[in-house]
Amino acid sequence: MPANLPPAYFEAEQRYREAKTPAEGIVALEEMLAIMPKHKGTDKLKADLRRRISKLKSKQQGKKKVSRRDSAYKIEREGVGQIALIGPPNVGKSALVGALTNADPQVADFPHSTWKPTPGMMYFENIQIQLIDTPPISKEHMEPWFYDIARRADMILVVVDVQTDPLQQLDETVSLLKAHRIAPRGLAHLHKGQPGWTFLPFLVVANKNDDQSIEENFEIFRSLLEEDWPLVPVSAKTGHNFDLLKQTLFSALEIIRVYTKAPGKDPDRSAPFVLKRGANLEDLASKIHKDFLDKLKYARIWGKHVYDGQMVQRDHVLQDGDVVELHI
Ligand SMILES: Nc1nc2c(ncn2[C@@H]2O[C@H](COP(=O)(O)OP(=O)(O)OP(=O)(O)O)[C@@H](O)[C@H]2O)c(=O)[nH]1
Ligand SMILES: [Mg+2]
Repeated sequence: MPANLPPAYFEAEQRYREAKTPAEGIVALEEMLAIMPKHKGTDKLKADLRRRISKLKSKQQGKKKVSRRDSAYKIEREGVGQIALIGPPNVGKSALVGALTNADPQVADFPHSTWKPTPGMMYFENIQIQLIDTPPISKEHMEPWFYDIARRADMILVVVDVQTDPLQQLDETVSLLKAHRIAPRGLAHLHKGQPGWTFLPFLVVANKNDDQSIEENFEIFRSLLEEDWPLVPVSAKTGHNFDLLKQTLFSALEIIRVYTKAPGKDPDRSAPFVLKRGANLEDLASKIHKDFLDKLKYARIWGKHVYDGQMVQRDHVLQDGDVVELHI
């Protein structure tokens, strides 16, 4: 217990102890949280207070339905895709976001250290992808914005700890998401015609694969999986498989990068146009300017699936890495 807690803290604590309803308890706990000085020594205590608040809130919610939509933590989209990291406490979600992006979320050896979402930008070659660190998912009360973040994302990374019963962690996380009508895209056919569902690509990230001695845990986990989950073993601690993870995320976002150039010039490879997989020449032209779309006659194209400078028409489907010279 930190020594420098002011008397007001203990008064609030007294009120918490004497609270007769969950609402009174929540008010007192929130007061204690606000009074608590901010330093490393109080982190664990704060996490504990937040856990008690969320327990009381779930009690309270059992009685009255909360319909207010809380968008306090809506994360503005940046980069070419938004990916939410979701999973149980202490699996390393914050450590992964810290290691993969420019953000610096709190990483701690106790559960429930994260309580609000934190976005960070991850570089992949010449583009940036947004990752969102989230609080741990649990059966207890979750703020409404938590599931909204998942629904708005382009993709869900289910993070589990390969050293601590990853199978159960995965099952619990996925069933909580499903209980809130968020499910992997592969299940869309099961809920055809049912309103309110959000289907997204899911990728399972088995974290804490630090060295060879853990490899066996991962293999057991993989062999016990009943469904065919896309799965990447990583370690936030060592950076193991980060390249593979980034590549997998990029592919799962189903986007392509295309570069434009003027005749006789080289393209600027640092500034790709990002399009949906399956996009054609017209989609590229309209992304550049409406005039281009109207006036486009044909294009010359360089890439893996064409011969150099091949002439193509408006409906030509583009591939990742194509270089395009538009002629109007
Ligand atoms: N050995 C090992 N430990 C890790 C790894 N990643 C995270 N940890 C440790 O696991 C603990 C939890 O990490 P966090 O990143 O705070 O976990 P979290 O999932 O964000 O936890 P909550 O915010 O409470 O949900 C910390 O002690 C980390 O140092 C890893 O790859 N290997
Ligand atoms: Mg965290």
